[in-house]
Amino acid sequence: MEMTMRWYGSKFDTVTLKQIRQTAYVTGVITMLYDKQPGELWPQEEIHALKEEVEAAGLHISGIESVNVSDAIKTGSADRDRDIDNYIKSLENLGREGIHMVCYNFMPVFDWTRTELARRRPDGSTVLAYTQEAVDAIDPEKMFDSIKGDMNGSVMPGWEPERMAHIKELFGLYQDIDAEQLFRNLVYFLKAIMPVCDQYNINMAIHPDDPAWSVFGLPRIITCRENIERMLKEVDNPHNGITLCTGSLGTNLKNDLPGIIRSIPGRIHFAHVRNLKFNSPTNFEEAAHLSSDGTFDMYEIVRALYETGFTGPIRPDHGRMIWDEVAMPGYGLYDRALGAAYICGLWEAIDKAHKSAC
Ligand SMILES: [Mn+2]
Repeated sequence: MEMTMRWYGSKFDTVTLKQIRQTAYVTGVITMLYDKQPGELWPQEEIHALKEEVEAAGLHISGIESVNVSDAIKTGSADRDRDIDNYIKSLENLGREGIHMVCYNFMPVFDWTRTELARRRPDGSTVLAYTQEAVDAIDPEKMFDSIKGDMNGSVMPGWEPERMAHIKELFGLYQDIDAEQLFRNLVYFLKAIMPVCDQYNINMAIHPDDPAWSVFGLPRIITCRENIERMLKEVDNPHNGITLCTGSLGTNLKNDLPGIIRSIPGRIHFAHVRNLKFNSPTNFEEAAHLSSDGTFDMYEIVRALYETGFTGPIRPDHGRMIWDEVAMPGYGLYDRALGAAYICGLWEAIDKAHKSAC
C-alpha cells in the first residue's frame, strides 16, 4: 500500500502540499481538477500542470478522486455517448501523464449524505454525522440549504452550488430510474471505458454509496458485498474495481468489512479507511480512526487489506475537526494526519508479525 492524502488543489484547499509532505507517512496525493463539471473534458495540459505542482513539492499523484460521471451517463439519456467520449478522452490524458487510478461514484443527485457537518463530540471536536430521522423529516430540495452554513466557506465535493441550484430538475431526471436501470447504465459506461483502461493500465475504483441505502427515494446500487460482486462479475476486467470505503460501506452494520475485502482480492484499487461511531443503527457520527473511538475493528480491516495483497493507495478518510482548525468539514489536516500515522502503524505491525512468523 501507499499512504496518501486527498488534496483539492492550491486554489481550493486550506491544506498545503508542504504540510502533506511533512506528514511523513504520506508520499502521494489523491487530487483532481476541482473546477471541472461532470461530463467536461480534462485537458492534458491542465493535468500536466497539476502533476508538476505536486512533484515540485516532493510528492506525486497516486490517483484521481474523482473524475465525476455526468447525470446523462447515470440516467442513460440521449447525451450519454457524448459524455462517455469525453470521459474516455480524459482517461487517455490521465494515462499519458502516468496516472493509473481513478475513483468515481454512481450515486444519483447527492454524492454522499450527512445531516450534520459539525456535530460536537464530548472532547469538543466536531464531526460529520447522520440520522435517518433528520433525512426523513427534510424536504430533499432543502437538504443543501440545511447544511451549507457549516461548510466553512468551502465547496464540498458533490454539493456544488451550481448543481444544487437545479436540484428539482436533478430529481426529475431520476424519476423513472430504478436500481436495476441505474445498474445497467453503470455497466454500459464500464464496458465503454474498459478498452482505454486496458490501453493505459488505468484502474477504475467505484466509490460505494454513502450511506449504503436509498435516501430520498433515489436508487443506490453499490451498497453491499452481493451488489459489488455482481458489478465486478458483469464487467469482469481487472481494471474494473472498487474503492473500499469503510466509512460508506460500514454505514450498514450488516456489511462485514473484512469479509468484503477478503471476498474480492485484486479488485480493490483504492482504500478509504475511517471509523464510525454508532449511537443507534440509524444514528452515526464519524470518529477518530482509532478502533476504540468507534465501532469498527481497524486492525482487522487493515489486516484484511494486507493479507489480500493490497498494493494500491490508501488514505485516511474524513477526519474530525480538532485543535481549532478551520477547513472543509472532514478534510482538515490534523486529524487526517493522525489517521495516516495510525494506519501506517497498524500496517507496519502486521507486516512485521507476518515476516517473523515465516
Ligand atoms: Mn470514502
